[in-house]
Amino acid sequence: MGHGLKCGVAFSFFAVFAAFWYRQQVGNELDSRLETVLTSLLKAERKVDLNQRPRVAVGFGGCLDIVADGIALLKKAGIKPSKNPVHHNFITSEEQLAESFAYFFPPGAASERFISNDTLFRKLVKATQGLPRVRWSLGGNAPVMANRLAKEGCEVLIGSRLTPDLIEVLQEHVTVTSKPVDETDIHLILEYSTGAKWGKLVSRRANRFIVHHDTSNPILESLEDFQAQLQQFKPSLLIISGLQMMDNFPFAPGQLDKRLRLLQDLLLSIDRTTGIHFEMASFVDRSVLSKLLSYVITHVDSLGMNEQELPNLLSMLKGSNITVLSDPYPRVANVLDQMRDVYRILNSQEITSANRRLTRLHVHTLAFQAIVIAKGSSWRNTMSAAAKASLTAHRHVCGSPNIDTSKAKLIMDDSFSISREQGSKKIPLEENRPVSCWEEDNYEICVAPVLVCTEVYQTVGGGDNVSAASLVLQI
Ligand SMILES: *[C@@H]1O[C@H](CO)[C@@H](O)[C@H](O)[C@H]1NC(C)=O
Ligand SMILES: *[C@@H]1O[C@H](CO)[C@@H](O)[C@H](O)[C@H]1NC(C)=O
Ligand SMILES: CC(=O)N[C@H]1CO[C@H](CO)[C@@H](O)[C@@H]1O
Repeated sequence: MGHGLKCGVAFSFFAVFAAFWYRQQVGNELDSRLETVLTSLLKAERKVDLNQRPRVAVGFGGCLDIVADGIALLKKAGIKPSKNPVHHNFITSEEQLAESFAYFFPPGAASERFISNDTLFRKLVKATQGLPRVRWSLGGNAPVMANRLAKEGCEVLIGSRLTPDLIEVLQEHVTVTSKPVDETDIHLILEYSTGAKWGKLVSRRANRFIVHHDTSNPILESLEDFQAQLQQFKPSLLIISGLQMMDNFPFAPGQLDKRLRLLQDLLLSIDRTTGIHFEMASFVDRSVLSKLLSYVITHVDSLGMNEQELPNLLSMLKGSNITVLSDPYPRVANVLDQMRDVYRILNSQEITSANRRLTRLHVHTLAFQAIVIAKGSSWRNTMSAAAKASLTAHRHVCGSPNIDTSKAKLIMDDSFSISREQGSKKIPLEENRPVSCWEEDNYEICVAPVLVCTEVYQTVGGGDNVSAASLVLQI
């Protein structure tokens, strides 16, 4: 018995050592490939000429983001690590805040929660004062996407209510539909890095936990002003985002349906030549997500989401409960299978609206970008769009337009299966042609590896930047 145990220990030590050695070798080889992958992605990104200043309209949301080191902030506010990870739909007390953070922090899953307790929220905002490395920035999905789109050469209209000083931060060529307001809502972004420690808890990947006490964005206050100017603006693309603010918000009876019905009317009024993209985000309230399905998702041409939101939507489409947490490092084959399912179900007879059908599905993950496009649809340049999404992911997280390969790593495998089905084709990651595209049935798929940023500046707004950047090349 004792002997066996010793042997076991020696063996596992050897196994660990061997695995470590192996990983180092593979690692070095990969590092030397990074430059080639980068050069090839940049080439793919540049291959496309933009149409003359495309017109894009983006709704909704707008707020002031206060970005802080989540662990430092909780410590300063006196919120102690909780041994009891629980996911609360919304947060009423310090204990619930600690339990919620303990739930999402270890796996490193992005999450956003309403704090109904005003005293607690103010206390947290106050605690950010004097913390090192606290940043203030323009937040909300619509403004972040708008700035990205304008930087990429678009003329943009946004449905947001912003204060004059936040409007200052907008790029040229961005027009806000609502008049300036006196006060804006604050969203607190608790960022953390990979391996960050909170008590005994350690995060598996860099991400953020967002809390707010926002009562205007959940009811889409800017909807009417946006609608009033939309027809005249004549966009070639309409982007809908920011609806996650509705999740778990304590609405008055009937209020949620009323607002969503207005949004649906807006979508139905849009000319067929204008593409509509919906950028999802984290939803945990099944009833909100299922309302979105009928009021919004079935009236758009394109969907964007991350690796958490994909299985979440899929399980709802399949009629089960939504998944709050999923693997933060999913394999390509898993994601592609889920994308095929979502694409197939949303294009099936029972669900599709007569008006539009889903022709584009973009999933952004830490390790790779995947885009599915219907054959014969009007979305162009999918390969370049996937490359651009991948480059934007790195640029955003590292906070720099220039990519330094010493701050990058590839975490996608050397080759990937295109499905979990047995005998599926394997595609090697070729550094000279890092974006792989192929056709299946009635659609095309492109997968691009991400040069994952290793010195995280920020993760918040990542999905918005990435989605917007890739859309620009496709209209
Ligand atoms: C709201 O938060 C404050 C500050 O943390 C706390 O003292 C109070 O008990 C909370 N209220 C409720 C109803 O939990
Ligand atoms: C779904 O959630 C409800 C309510 O939380 C629960 O009663 C039910 O057992 C769950 N069903 C499944 C299949 O997990
Ligand atoms: C990479 C990149 O452009 N990131 C931007 C994402 O959007 C925010 C808000 O517009 C910018 O501050 C980031 O620089």
